[in-house]
Amino acid sequence: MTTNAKFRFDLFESNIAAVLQDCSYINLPFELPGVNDEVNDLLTNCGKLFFQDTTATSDLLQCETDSKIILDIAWEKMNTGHWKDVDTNWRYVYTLASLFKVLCLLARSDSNKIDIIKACDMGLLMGAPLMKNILSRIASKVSSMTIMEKNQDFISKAKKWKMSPISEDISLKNEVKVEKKLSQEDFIKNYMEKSCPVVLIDGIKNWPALSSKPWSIEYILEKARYRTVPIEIGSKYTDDNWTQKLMTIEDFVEKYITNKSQQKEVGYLAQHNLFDQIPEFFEDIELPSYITKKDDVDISVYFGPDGTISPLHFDPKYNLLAQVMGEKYIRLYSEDQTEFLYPRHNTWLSNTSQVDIDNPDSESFPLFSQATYQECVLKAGQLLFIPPKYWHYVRSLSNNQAIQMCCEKGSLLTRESDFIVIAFKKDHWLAKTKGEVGKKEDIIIA
Ligand SMILES: O=C(O)CCC(=O)C(=O)O
Repeated sequence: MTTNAKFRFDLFESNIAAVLQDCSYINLPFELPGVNDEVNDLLTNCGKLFFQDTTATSDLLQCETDSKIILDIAWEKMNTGHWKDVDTNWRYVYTLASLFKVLCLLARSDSNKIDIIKACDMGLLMGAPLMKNILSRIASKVSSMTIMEKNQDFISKAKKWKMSPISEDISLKNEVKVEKKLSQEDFIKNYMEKSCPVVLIDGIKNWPALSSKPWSIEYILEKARYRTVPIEIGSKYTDDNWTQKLMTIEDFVEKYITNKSQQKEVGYLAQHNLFDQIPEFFEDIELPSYITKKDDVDISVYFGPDGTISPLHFDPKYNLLAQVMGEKYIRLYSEDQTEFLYPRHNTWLSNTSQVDIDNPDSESFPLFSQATYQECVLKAGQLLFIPPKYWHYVRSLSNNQAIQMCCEKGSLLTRESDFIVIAFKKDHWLAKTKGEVGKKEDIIIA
């Protein structure tokens, strides 16, 4: 029989119990389909401890041991075969077991807070969303408590985290168009509809990340130094020895930024939705107004030293790349240049060129020299629009942080139907979107 069990807030200190509000109910016993009885039973035992149930037999230590066993079994299942083929229930198991491990650690007074944050992040990175992202909120709370405690140590290390100088002097030949104060209408008409890239030099100047809360290495560490993230290791993702490792942001900075010269490989926090994992960072950015369906945007963070390379590739979606800190050299080839760019044959890398832009092999790729391109150095505060299927190559010129926002056409404003200037009111154009405006005949230009 399934019982609707209530969470035992009494096991926790009040500041932690406040964060756990969304844990309030759970259905016991667990009977997750496709998951063996042993695992369902272990999950149920852990559940009984934290959700009021008079039949609870396990104690905290037992629950911690059980959750580790479940995590090992789920890990094995998730790492056998292709990630996309993994039954979502095993990811759910992994997150639930992570939550139970975290709850055990939180309930004990002697637990290491960094272990708690790590367990939360593992559940967030490997698992499935659970109880209104409870692990993210626990991690944020414990992370802020821990960072306050270790402040002194942080201040002494921070001296090493200053900006690196720009590593190359680049003279550009065929520059990407640059615009300032571009109206939404002109952006749509002249760039989006024409599939033409453009650099908006004031594109993100109002973001807190560039004004009131300026992003820097120090800032990210101050907010999230103990958070575990995936780091790409290797000079580019097309290399045979390229791999990914999970590590804390602080370890990443220490190893691959501060002591970069001592490493054989480049480390890059790339293509990672840090905002899903650490939603507080959302306060520092604003999705551009061209994006109407904010929930349909794929957001990735790129954070690394100079010398990171994203090889020549294209994305199927509309791409807005915001440079928050540092500089990047970017080269762009339109879709009609594809015949000169030698896309790879294997399906999962067919959006990536075989040509190494920094060292093109003219014997193997003779047509490459005929390809025409545009280029730019994207600087902090600038936003680059890359149309769908537009090839691009990116090399960072200094320590840098960037945010990529990708979406389908249906999530962007369109000139005809969505964006209509209806009146000139006082000193600003009053613009309204589709649902609010009604018919085109209603347009009043004052
Ligand atoms: O910044 C980078 O290294 C890569 C960015 C990129 O590939 C993109 O925006 O599609």
